[in-house]
Parts: sequence; C-alpha cells; structure tokens
Amino acid sequence: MTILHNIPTDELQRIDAAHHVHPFSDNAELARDGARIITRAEGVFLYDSDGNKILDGMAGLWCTNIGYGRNELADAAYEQMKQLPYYNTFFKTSHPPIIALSQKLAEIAPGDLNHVFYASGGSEANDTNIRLVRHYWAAKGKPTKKVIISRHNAYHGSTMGGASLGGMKGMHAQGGLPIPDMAYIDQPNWYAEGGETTPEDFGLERARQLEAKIAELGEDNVAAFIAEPVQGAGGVIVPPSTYWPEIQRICDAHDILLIADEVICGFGRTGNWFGSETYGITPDIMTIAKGLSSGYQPIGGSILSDEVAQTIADAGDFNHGYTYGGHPVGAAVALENIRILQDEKIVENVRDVTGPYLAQKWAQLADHPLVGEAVISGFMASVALTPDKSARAPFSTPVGTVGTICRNFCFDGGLVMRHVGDRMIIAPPLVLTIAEIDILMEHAVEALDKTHAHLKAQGMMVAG
Ligand code: PXG
Repeated sequence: MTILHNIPTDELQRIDAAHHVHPFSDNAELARDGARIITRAEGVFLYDSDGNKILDGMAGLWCTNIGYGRNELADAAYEQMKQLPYYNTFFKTSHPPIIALSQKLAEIAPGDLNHVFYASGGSEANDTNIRLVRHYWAAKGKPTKKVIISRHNAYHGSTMGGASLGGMKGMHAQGGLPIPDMAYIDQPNWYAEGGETTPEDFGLERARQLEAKIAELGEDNVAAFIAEPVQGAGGVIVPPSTYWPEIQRICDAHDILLIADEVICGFGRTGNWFGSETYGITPDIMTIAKGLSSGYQPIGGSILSDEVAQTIADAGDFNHGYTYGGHPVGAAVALENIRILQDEKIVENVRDVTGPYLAQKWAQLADHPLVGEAVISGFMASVALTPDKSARAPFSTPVGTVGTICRNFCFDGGLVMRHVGDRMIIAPPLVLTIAEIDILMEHAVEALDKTHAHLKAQGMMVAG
C-alpha cells in the first residue's frame, strides 16, 4: 500500500478531486479550488502540504481533546492489534478492552448511567437511541410512545436517523427526511430569536415549548426528548441559565425519556466530564463519541441508566448491532485517552485554569465593532458577527457570506476557526496552554479586524 507522501500539493489536489467525494462540501467548487492537504499534527498545531503551521482551534472536528501526537494511543492501538485486532461482541462473546472501557465509562458517567451500547460514532449511536427508546416503551406495554422531540438547528448526525433527529433544514431537504414520528421545538438561541425578551424569560419560553409539544402530541405518543447540552454544529449556542432546569422539570413531570447528546460536550469540552454536569441535567441516555477516543479511533456509544438497561435486558433479544460496535482497538485507544485525561487532570485544568482564562479573553471580543455577542462554555465558544451591535442585526448579504470571509482570514492567518452562518466558533484541544490561548486570541482578533476593514471597504457593513 502506497501512501502519497512527498507529492506536490497540486498533484495531491488533482488526484483528490478526481477520486474523493468530500462530506458537507460543494465538490465541484472544491475541485476548482483544491483541498487544503493536512499532512501531520503535533500538540495543538496542524501542518499542511505547503509547510504552513496552523493552530487547530476546532480540535479536528470537535474531537482531539488531548491534542495530537500522543504516542501512548498509537502504542495502545498497536498492542491491541497484535493481541486481538478484531472480534465482535454479538452472540454471547466479549473481550477485555471493551469490558474495561465499559467499567471505566460507568465510573466517570454521572448518576446511574452504568451501561454502554457501542457504535462507530455519534450518528450510529443516535440511530441506536431511536430504536432503543421505542423498544423500551414497547417493552413497558406502551408501544404508542414513539415520537422523539428534538430542536430546530440541532445536529445529531448524518445517518437517516441521526439527520432526522437533527433539525437542520438543509439536511432535511436532501434524501427524504425526516423519517416518521419526529417533532421539533425551537432552539434556545436568544441572540438571534430572543427579540426584546430577557435571556432568562426567553430560556423559559423555549423550554416550555417542550411541554406544549408533549400536550399537542399526547404524552402517550412521546418516547423521548433529545438535545445537546450546548448546541455545537448549530453555532455554539449557549442556552440561557433558565433553560435546562425547566427542560428537566418538564421531562420529570411527563413520562418521557431524556437523551443528552454529549458527542461534542462530553469528555471535558464544557469544563466538566459531561455537559450534563455543567448544566445540571439528569439524562436517561447519553450519546458519546468524538472526545471518547480524542478522535484517534472511530468509536461512539449510548450510555444507559440502570432502569433503561434493565428494561431492555428484561425484554429479551434487542435486534440491533454494528460490526464495529465495541471494537477492541477503539476500546483500547479510548481507555488510554481517558487515562491521559484523568492522570493529567486535563478536564480539571479546563474547569479551573485555562477555561476561565479563555473565557476572560473571549468576553473581550464583545467590544469589537463587528461582534454582537461573545459566548463560551468551557472550551467551546462563539461570536455572532453583526453590522449593528445594538440591534443584534444580521447582514444584508446571504447568511454565511461574512462568516466565510472571516473564516478565510483566519485560515490564511494560521488559525482554524470555523463559521456557522455568520457566527464564528472555536472548540480547541483541551490541552491548549495559556500561551497558546494568547496566540489563538491574537489570530482571532486579527481576522476580525481584517474582516471588518474588508466589509467597510466593500460597503458590506449593512443590516439586512
Ligand atoms: N451528535 C452531535 C452533537 C454531533 O456534534 C454527531 C452526533 C454525529 O457524530 P458522528 O461521529 O457520526 O459524526 C455529531 C457530529 C460540524 C460537524 O460541521 C459536526 C459534527 C459532524 C460533522 C460536522 O460542526 N458532529
């Protein structure tokens, strides 16, 4: 097998465009422009095929929590591949790495979330959740409880189930989605949708949409509510403080399960092991992936409460499973990743030291003439770009135009900062040091300044 090292960038781009179909991309545009080729990474820095060094402000795709270049994980994978590269956990078999990982996850997951069903990533795990909660209610003699309530602008994956749980319009528009028995309420995005309401009142209002939706559908028809503690791909939307307590009250008052999708928030992202801890949520099921292995291996899963797991166990066969669910190499790597997170107190450091430092620096962005709000939760943060701060106004240009301009200035300046529409977002590796936070902030401010100057020069500081 030949891997294409030391080939000129334009040749790599040509071959890539000829044979590789990229996810969430305009592939025709990409073929014209050429992909940026990332060749290696170390710590929090990426290196591309032209030798550029780029600070990875997105931890890959919200996943390299311990940063790049940790050989301990490579060693764990190598040893496990030699010992037992693959075996399944179907048909009354198991293996030591998955047994050890399950015990470890039961230890670190909050409350009575003690039982893990594995998948290869977050989408598959959420597909499991759909089947599992419906099977759960059928087992309890309530087969009509099938509807899962989610939120507009949520992201829960790209499979048919995951994308249906998600509330992304652009995704529902392709491929005949959503699947049946899905319902949606509005997101707690105060900045864009709160109008004159205070954030606190708005948080309550949006949470109470859940109660209204349950009443509309009938409690006997609702299986579960699913949400990310903080919406990630939706633009790092940090909910008002009133939101989650009210959601929890409503889930407790009605006979429905609560699924916390911790694919991004889990494993330290919000400054605690799980976003559920940061926001005082007591879920029945947690979806995990990404930071579980810091992205070094594809692995995800659903962590179930004692009660949910017992109900499923008592119901006989659960006719569901993935070839690579509970993969021994993924499990070995995840275990080593969790060991590093624990031994090096990486989560505590984000909570007590680097998180507060980043929060203080990030808050200062709110004073920038282009920024309407700056919000942060642990090590995930966003700013909303606006031509008119006091009105929280959107731009007159199509949504995402300004975000793309700012993103390009970031990349060219040596920082990966993503845009979601006209919000700029970061979710850096949790090992980012104080000195590296300063570098990140310097690049971010520079990109905002350049974007602002560009928009003024082009006459684009116009509200829509
Ligand atoms: N749930 C959440 C909350 C996610 O963020 C998934 C589920 C799906 O996980 P997998 O492992 O199947 O990808 C995710 C994934 C983006 C972006 O543009 C975010 C994700 C995936 C792709 C793009 O920010 N998150």
